[in-house]
Amino acid sequence: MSDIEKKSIDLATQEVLKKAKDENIKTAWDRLESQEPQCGFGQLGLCCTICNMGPCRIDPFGEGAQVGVCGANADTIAARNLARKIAVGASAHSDHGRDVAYTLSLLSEGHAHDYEILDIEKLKNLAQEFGIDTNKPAGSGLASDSQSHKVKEQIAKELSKKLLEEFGKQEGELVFTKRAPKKRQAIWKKLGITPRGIDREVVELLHTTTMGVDNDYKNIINNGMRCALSDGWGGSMVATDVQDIILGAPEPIRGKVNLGVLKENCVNIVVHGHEPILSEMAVKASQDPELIKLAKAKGAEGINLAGICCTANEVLMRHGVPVAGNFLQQELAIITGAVEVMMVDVQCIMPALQEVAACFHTKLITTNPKARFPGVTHIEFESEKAYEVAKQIIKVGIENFSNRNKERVNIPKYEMDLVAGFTKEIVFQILGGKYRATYKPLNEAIISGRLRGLAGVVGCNNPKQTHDYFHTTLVKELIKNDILVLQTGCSAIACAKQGLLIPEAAKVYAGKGLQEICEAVGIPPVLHLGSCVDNSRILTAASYIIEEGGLGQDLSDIPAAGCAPEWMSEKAITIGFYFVASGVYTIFGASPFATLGSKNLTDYLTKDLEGIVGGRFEFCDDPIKMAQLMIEHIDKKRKALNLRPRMYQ
Ligand code: BF8
Repeated sequence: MSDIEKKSIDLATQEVLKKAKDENIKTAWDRLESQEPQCGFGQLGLCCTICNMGPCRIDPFGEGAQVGVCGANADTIAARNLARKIAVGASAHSDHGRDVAYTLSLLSEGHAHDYEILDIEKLKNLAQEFGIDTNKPAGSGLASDSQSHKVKEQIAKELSKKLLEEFGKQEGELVFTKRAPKKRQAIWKKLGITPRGIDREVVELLHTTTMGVDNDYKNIINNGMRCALSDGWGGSMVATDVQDIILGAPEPIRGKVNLGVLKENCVNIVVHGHEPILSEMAVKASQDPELIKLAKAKGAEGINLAGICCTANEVLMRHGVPVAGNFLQQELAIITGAVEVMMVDVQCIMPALQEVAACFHTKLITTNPKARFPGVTHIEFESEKAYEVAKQIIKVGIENFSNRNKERVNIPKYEMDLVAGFTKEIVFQILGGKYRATYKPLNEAIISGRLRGLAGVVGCNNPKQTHDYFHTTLVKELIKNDILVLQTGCSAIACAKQGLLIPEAAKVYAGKGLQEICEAVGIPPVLHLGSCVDNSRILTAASYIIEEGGLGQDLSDIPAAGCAPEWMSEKAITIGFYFVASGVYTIFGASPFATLGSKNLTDYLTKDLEGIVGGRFEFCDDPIKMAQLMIEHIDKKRKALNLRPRMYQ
């Protein structure tokens, strides 16, 4: 295996990495090499920098210091480090959710003219969930669609207020926690981990992990779980549901993926980041006749919009916009030499992009006041003038087309078809028919053993692992064993590139039972549910499964497992914790999240938690082994439900 093959299994990535090497352009893989050997104390979670008596480190071999200057031992230090990552991950998703809820509020007051309420049914359902009367109270004088219904803007106004209150809530629990099965809610209550205000959970976790507060590693982790739950059943759920309301709920849609989606003769605009509020407008602006005319006047055939990371997933799910790649391909998209503008919002945007872009004509444009680069063009996004801002950015790309050096353009010819756009509602419709919305066929498929179980495979890429290899090897093994795989984030992009997200993949890769289901309803064996905040869709879908009946009383009863095989972000840690705290057995690849330095903490996460919350962590760095562990767990759950192992052996 060549050096480049060790870096990625993706042929497009390999091709551009060769180009980067030839042109001496450094990428994440090179920077990883220059960091090696990485700090062992950091890797084990044994380095403490939270006060100025440190940095302190604990000797993992038991010979040197076993406590820091303040007296904190390995358990406390490793647990605090981990909990702080949970808080950061939760804050990222939740801040995203808040911004989307705020846009709904602006829209309801007539200030965000470029958006409209596209999913009225979802708006009403959500409003009712929050106790808002969607009918016009008699004699209220409120404007109404008809005699008895409030206008949607009024509902949106009341709803956005309630949603925004979820962040600063001082009393009571998050409304979305009521979506979980009763038994799960009771477990959280008993443990005192039902999340309260979203901001409160983040702040409290940061407080309790500062010097000299919480020194009990188990208590730190329990509080960490509550914070993570405030993301999964709070901030992320707000983001997902409100995005569906104002951008439209996704429906199954065909698209294309990989660097080959960049077009040689077009102005290529790449959207990258996480918040789809602006990229949604970029989609619209890229179809603006005035801008297309301008692009043609500059010698291009048109405007080609493509995405990277989760912003890509968002615009793919709703519009079929092609995906140029996942996390580790962000630099590579620029290195093709064919990108006029890469516009970024927040999260997972490598600081290195600035230097890579400087090697080409590519203009990197930041759009969010929270995420800027020194010296990089900043065109600030405002919901009130969203379309105008999107047009301005695309114009920069069009003007930049003539600066492209055609001799340096090298777009790999690799692209793959995919189907995305599955949501918890669409699963209803596809499996149960539009007019008989039910999870019954899905539950029956699991009960009969035609489907052995479900798996959520999510998360990032990490140059420490062969890019895309872990995701795709694991997922192939799961579907071969009749396990329907639900995906989000960069993991979904990885599998899409290998052709696993098309219905035809069932025939090639799936076991007989899963194949029968895919053929009957025309779905791929791997369902793309969206971006990382859309992991909340998995939680709600799992709750519907329990509500449907026949598969136990709690989320932990479902024959299901989760995995983040190539994770790197703190957000992935938070997702892992809210899955585990919701009762899901969850495997993390790469190195464990800096816990191994404390045996007590590692045992707590990988063993004890199962008896406490029903879910637990597992750390594993072999994708086939990961699949085996997930299958073993699924079979264990089937046995507990008295279900036969599998219809076809
Ligand atoms: O939120 S999977 S690399 S892009 S963190 Fe980032 Fe990881 Fe990709 Fe989406 Ni999620």
